[in-house]
Amino acid sequence: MQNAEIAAALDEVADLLELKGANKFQIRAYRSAARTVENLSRSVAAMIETGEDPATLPGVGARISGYLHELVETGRLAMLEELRSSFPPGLIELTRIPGLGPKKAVALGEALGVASVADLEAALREGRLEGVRGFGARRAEKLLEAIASSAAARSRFLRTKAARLIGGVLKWMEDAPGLLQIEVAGSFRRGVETVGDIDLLARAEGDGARVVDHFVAFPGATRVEAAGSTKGSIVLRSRLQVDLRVIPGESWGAALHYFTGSKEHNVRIRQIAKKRGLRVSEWGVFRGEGDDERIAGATEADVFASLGLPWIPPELREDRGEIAAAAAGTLPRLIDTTDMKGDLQMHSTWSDGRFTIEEMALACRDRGYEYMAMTDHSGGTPTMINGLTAERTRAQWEEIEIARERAPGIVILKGMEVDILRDGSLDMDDETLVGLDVVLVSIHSYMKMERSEMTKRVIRALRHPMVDILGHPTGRQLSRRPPFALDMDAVLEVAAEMDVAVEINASPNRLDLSDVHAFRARELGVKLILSTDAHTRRELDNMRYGIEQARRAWCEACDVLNTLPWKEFQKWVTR
Ligand code: DGT
Ligand code: CA
Ligand code: CA
Ligand code: ZN
Repeated sequence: MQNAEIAAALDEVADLLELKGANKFQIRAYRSAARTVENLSRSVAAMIETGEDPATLPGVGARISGYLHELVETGRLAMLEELRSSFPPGLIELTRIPGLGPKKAVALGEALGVASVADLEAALREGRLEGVRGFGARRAEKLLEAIASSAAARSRFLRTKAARLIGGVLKWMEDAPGLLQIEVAGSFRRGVETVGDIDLLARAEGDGARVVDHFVAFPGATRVEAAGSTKGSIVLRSRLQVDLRVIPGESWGAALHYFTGSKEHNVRIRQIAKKRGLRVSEWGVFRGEGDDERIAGATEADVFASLGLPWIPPELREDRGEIAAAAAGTLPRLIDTTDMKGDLQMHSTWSDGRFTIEEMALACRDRGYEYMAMTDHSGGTPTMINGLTAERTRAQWEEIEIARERAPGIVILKGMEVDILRDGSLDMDDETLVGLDVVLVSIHSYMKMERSEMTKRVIRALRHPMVDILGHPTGRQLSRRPPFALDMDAVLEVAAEMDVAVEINASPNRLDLSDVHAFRARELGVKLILSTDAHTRRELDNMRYGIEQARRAWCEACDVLNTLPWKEFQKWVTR
């Protein structure tokens, strides 16, 4: 667990205590401990692992030290979970609007009968704030502005969108005079699902200023933030910022490492270097104080080697134990797109997909798969457009039989994405479920349930004996819909117990499980599935985003069931 996560947990405790109207000294204690942890150069987790007591840190007493132990050792904090469960989830979100403290948020929520930012926004637009005591008409406008700006501040770019935008910049840079090499660093290189900005590094012949000049002249830029001899910075129309740094050859590897990050990984690397009497910067690895004795820097591999480490894949550089694993020679052999033998969630014209079963099967075969599952939606709930009834399922099976004949060379599994109903029961009768090869279950309605209710609901579904896969487990849609409240550990434990696989949905705006949850799933021995949820043939290519996510979760091929060749996968689906 990283310091930032610990600090966030402590801040959340403080927020919730404030909502509860707790004693202000108590609240302040959590805030000040959060600031200490946040600004600490060392990792609290590492302190605890080495037996050092965090109570020695400024602002951290015995009680909070106990909570830090609990957080680091178990990844959770019972006290925080209890606090959370005493409030509707949207209320906490309300308190985060700038200018609306916890007390006002509660008062406003009650007065307007709203419990989320989206509902508040709607109420403000309808002019419902007028007439609420203590809030004038001007206040409504201010609040709307605050909501808009906090949403903008949080705005990060989907990796896929960023990839398209950078593609244009890289193409433009092909004509940069004297450019020898250009690489994307930062969160993008680490495969993070969303990126704040883009960090480009370039190597140039002679004067780097010519490369920078060409860069800042990019026609898609609406603003030039900086243009010097070694650094340029532009803002694209989409508001994505792109920074370019020109790096001398002898520092190339060190700079690539530094600007790839993450910051937490870099901090840890510097600690390791210090122990060896070395100093690592974006310019190189140096012995002693000065910059004259450079012992590495030209390549990333050199930089790692100078610290006695093998090269660490960028996806792992999050300070989640990768440096210790590298030192011990136990880095994972990360999964790759070529490991995939099948795709297990997709839709056809039988529900909301655009292509027929046969067309999808042929497209899967073209991608080199041995098997695929057609998982059209079940249709009992009114929110599900064109879902399958038991009767239509029988008709679909007939078409699957025909597709099997027309698309030889790929196994077509009869699947279904069965809706998990409000009470955790499944939206399909058992008789139909028995006839399916793959039962994937997921939630599409009542997503604002309270955490413990939602957890019970999902667990009930997992305990159904015919369920094979839990699909898009948190329902999140990146920068559109937050994940629903769920005790993921409890869910994963039941998945492991019931031998239900959990999906990493590769759709670029879902990527659900997240990297952190997928990492946890692996730790708990849960089997993972990578699937695209394709509604078109082209979306089958989204598998690579799922692969990136899986790599960030340290997955090897053996952690993901649909890397198995058909004969072995068949044993699992017929278990
Ligand atoms: P982003 O842009 O928010 O998606 O995330 P990053 O990781 O790309 O962060 P960014 O763009 O602020 O900086 C790029 C890299 O530069 C970052 O991953 C690590 C390195 N870096 C930036 N600031 C610091 C710092 O204060 N300390 C250390 N050690 N490294 C830093
Ligand atoms: Ca960045
Ligand atoms: Ca940056
Ligand atoms: Zn779905």
